[in-house]
Amino acid sequence: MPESDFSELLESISRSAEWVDGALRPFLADYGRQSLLPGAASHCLEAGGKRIRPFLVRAACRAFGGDDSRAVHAAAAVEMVHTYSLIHDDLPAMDDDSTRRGRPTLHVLHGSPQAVLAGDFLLSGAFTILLRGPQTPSILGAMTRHLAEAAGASFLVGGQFMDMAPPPKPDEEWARRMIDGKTSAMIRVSLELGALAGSCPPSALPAVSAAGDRLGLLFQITDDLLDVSGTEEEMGKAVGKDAARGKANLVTIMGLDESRRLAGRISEDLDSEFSRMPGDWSEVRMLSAYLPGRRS
Ligand code: GRG
Repeated sequence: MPESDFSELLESISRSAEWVDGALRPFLADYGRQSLLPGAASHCLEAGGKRIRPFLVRAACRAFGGDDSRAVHAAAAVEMVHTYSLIHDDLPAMDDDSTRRGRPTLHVLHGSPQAVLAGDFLLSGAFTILLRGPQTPSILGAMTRHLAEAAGASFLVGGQFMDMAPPPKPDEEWARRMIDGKTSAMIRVSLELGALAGSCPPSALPAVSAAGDRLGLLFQITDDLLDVSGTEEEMGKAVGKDAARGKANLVTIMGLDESRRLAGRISEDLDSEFSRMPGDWSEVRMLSAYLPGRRS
């Protein structure tokens, strides 16, 4: 489908970005006044980004009939964890990238010590803002546990480590486990937090988590495909990096054609999966239909 057929989705993502930025801005400004760390932490937030994860939090909350205001703290929290991971991923000690979200990376502008500390602040700040949400202490506890697990050594941090230290002959199983950690966990937890914020029945959560994992896999395959076929302008970051560094990912392991076919299959499966789930998942279904053809 051409990009123009997704104008409603793209408009909704852009409105969702304004919505979450409306919560992030005062939170960061408030911190800025008390903080010993100068403006570095807000750099990556100010520089934009697609804000897909906040969009997913909002969509999952809406799917269960929740008001957007119940999801905004969780949406800001996942974006902060995600932004921290990008700042640290770009450091010279990790992927050593000089462009992100169309701007010089934070360590290029302010040096590595500030970039490390800005990431640290965003990670701890995420939990501060999450816990300001309007949910009951018991739901907030569940949300905190989900986010801490997704950001921890079994998922985000562990997946990043797998990416940095691949085995001599990386195979598909390795690549899928790495994606599960470094990408899917944050996509999955976005849907989980949104569902919890929207008071989903506990019995609905396992299906939400499973669909989130598959959506994350689709997101990463299309990210890796764009690393091969996209431009720096479209992506806001350097492309062709994995090939240039001889780094393995699912696309280099499976090949372009098979990866494109897999992306199409996952997208179709997700459509029927979300259509069978309780609630109205139309926004997420639209996103999963859009991803195989995305250009940014
Ligand atoms: C350093 C703990 C730690 C983790 C880093 C996020 C990450 C793990 C690595 C960045 C490289 C990468 C390709 C990660 C997979 C997740 C992903 C596709 C991130 C990019 O997300 P987008 O496209 O970025 O949503 P924007 O800038 O739009 O927010």
